[in-house]
Amino acid sequence: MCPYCGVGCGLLVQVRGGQVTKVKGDPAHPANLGDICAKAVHLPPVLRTADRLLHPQVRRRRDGNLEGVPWELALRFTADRMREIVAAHGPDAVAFYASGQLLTEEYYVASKLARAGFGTNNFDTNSRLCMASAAAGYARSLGSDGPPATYADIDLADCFVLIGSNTADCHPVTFKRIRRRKREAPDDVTVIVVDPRWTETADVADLHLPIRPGSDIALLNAMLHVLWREDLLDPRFVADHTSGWERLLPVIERYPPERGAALTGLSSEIIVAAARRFGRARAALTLWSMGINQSHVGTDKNAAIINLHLATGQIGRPGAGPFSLTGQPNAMGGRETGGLAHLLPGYRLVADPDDRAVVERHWTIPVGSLPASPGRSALQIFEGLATGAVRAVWILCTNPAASMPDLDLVEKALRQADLVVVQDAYHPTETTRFADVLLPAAQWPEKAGVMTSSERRLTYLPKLVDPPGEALPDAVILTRFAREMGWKEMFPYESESEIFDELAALTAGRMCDYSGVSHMRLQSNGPLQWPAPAPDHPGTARLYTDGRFPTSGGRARLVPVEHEEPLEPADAGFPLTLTTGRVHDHWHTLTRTGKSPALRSRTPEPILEVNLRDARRASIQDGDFVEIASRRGKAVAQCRVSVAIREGTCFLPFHWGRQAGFYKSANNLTLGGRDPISHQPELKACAVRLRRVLS
Ligand SMILES: Nc1nc2c(c(=O)[nH]1)N[C@H]1C(S)=C(S)[C@@H](COP(=O)(O)OP(=O)(O)OC[C@H]3O[C@@H](n4cnc5c(=O)[nH]c(N)nc54)[C@H](O)[C@@H]3O)O[C@H]1N2
Ligand SMILES: Nc1nc2c(c(=O)[nH]1)N[C@H]1C(S)=C(S)[C@@H](COP(=O)(O)OP(=O)(O)OC[C@H]3O[C@@H](n4cnc5c(=O)[nH]c(N)nc54)[C@H](O)[C@@H]3O)O[C@H]1N2
Ligand code: SF4
Ligand SMILES: [Mo]
Repeated sequence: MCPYCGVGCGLLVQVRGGQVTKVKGDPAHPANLGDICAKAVHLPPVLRTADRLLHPQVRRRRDGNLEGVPWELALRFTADRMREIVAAHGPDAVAFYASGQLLTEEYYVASKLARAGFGTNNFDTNSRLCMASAAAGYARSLGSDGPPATYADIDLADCFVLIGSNTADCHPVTFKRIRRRKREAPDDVTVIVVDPRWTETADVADLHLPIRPGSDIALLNAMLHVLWREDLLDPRFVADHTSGWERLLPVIERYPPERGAALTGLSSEIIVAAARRFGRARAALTLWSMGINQSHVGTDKNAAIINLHLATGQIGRPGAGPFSLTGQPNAMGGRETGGLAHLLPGYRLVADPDDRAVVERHWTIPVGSLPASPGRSALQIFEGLATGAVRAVWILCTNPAASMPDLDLVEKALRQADLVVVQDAYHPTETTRFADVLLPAAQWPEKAGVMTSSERRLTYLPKLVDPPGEALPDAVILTRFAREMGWKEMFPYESESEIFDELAALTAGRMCDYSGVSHMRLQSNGPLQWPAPAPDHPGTARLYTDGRFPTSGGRARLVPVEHEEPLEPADAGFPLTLTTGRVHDHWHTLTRTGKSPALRSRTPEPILEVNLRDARRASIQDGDFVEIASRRGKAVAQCRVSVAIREGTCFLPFHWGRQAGFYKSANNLTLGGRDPISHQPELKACAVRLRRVLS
């Protein structure tokens, strides 16, 4: 399976002389049926570069240098420092910051190490910047996390709403399947794209809605208003399978399309047209991503999407459903293993005493020993380091000194920490520069384990080549460290499959039940979708086909939600709203795609997208270099002036961190304000001003 995005494509990998030499799409994998995108094609040259981290290194004093040491010494040094910090400041002075790009087994061991080993729930991941609002949204509206639909629904849907998703650039194989569906039945299939920018995704759209950033709830509520007014709802589904309509209706009544238009900057005609197309569809599929989740009302935006589907009965049927597109390849697996500070394995909650008791029994640790309150979420970990409430941080498989909002705060936090452990495949990265302990990790495909894609499909990834130097799989590093701490009984693992079996047993009876799955089964029978509660259970394509939801009364919840303006609205001093995101050719902080000659030459630099009228007002011309300033910092980029982005909005990709050039980083500008429920930061809107840089 591909190590990049949550589409989860199956790959055919050619290995010659112990190196990956060629990558193609696997025709037998149900996620992609042989298709593939550029990032995966260009994997071979980025795996064995001169900056691979090959040996453990330790910096004994802050003013000293990193020095190569044997593994035993690096782990002993770390264990000694951790013990000192816990003895002086307690277990919550330690935090782990992990990643949706870890294998499920690695995720599980890391989460167990923090919670059962150290006794802290300060275990959070970059999924907090990514899917936290979707996870919280599903749980609140449907009773559990878990995307209900399946990729095969793309071939069956006749209305697509792509909202806050640049599917063409970010989930290219899924996009091509949507485009094929549209081309095969152009008159029967409607595609609605909601994005302040005209991206390549909008090329297939019947309706493109260039919404004001952050105003999705106003749009979705207004669409629901039209559907209600025009009798396009499914009253029987609402009556039999949902609760809360009586509380939702008075809110929806206040969102006629004219008000929707005023709040979103769209015309009321296009809102009505979008609603009618959705309402008349036999099967409607809504696909969303960061334009929805990365918002201070991200969880509410998710509720507004799910409301639309529940009120029209567009869920649990072939071709229909709300379907979040997962960002990272194993962000789903992370949620299953308890990869956020408020979660325990099996979609369980830290705050629930029964959930804790089940996990304590499974881990054979004393009942009552797991800490009862949620730990720090991603930003809170770094805020804690900056104030001294957190003293040690262990960062694995993520590059927060490039990817977090408000980088000044993140760098200050890492400088202030007593101990920074970084486990990565490459060095230097923006984050490894701050490490006291640097641990070389094996990366794809140098280790084996399982990942779960957006459609709940588990795929086994075999080890295909040996790691370079002394690099080790993340699970091995964590297990060895745990034993160094004296926790061998809790971490007895000799293989990845043992770890998987321990987790799989813990999912029994839960929504994400894969107690019927093992490495052996995935290896011999191929990928399959959870729930799969028994060894002979074939897996499950769609959730909620019986209209029963995992809430106390079995009904899904219609949740009334209101429009809110972005946390930092544009004003006279900072007149534009900056939104940030991705480009087709690069992956996140460039540690891999930045080293592919082909990808780098196609997209060498960050480009700021600016609307023509805004550019004129600031005396900026296409191709000019501009300084972008927010209340937190500055960045410089060449700009592309066009009408493909709505007036008042500009867009900068976030791939370039400070290592690429201090002023190339979009996260110099972004703000740490966040959703109160999901704690996901508002990476999609902050106020900026532009100034031409004279050359
Ligand atoms: N090429 C590539 N693909 C990737 C990744 C990558 O780095 N590179 N990363 C993967 C990961 S982890 C993720 S999370 C996904 C992200 O996938 P996407 O979410 O599709 O990507 P983004 O570019 O972050 O944002 C999507 C769109 O949201 C729009 N947007 C901004 N604000 C709003 C708003 O208020 N409302 C609406 N409706 N739209 C808005 C932006 O203009 C942008 O086009 O991509 C995955 N795939
Ligand atoms: N402004 C802005 N900021 C954003 C976003 C945005 O849209 N706008 N999007 C956010 C989102 S959705 C996401 S998901 C994050 C992503 O942000 P990050 O997670 O910080 O980005 P990556 O570059 O994927 O970092 C992965 C790191 O793990 C390393 N690595 C790769 N494989 C392995 C392995 O097997 N083991 C170990 N130990 N290390 C490995 C890589 O070298 C790299 O350093 O960025 C977030 N930041
Ligand atoms: S679409 Fe995603 S999973 Fe598929 S090949 Fe491209 S990056 Fe990999
Ligand atoms: Mo993401």
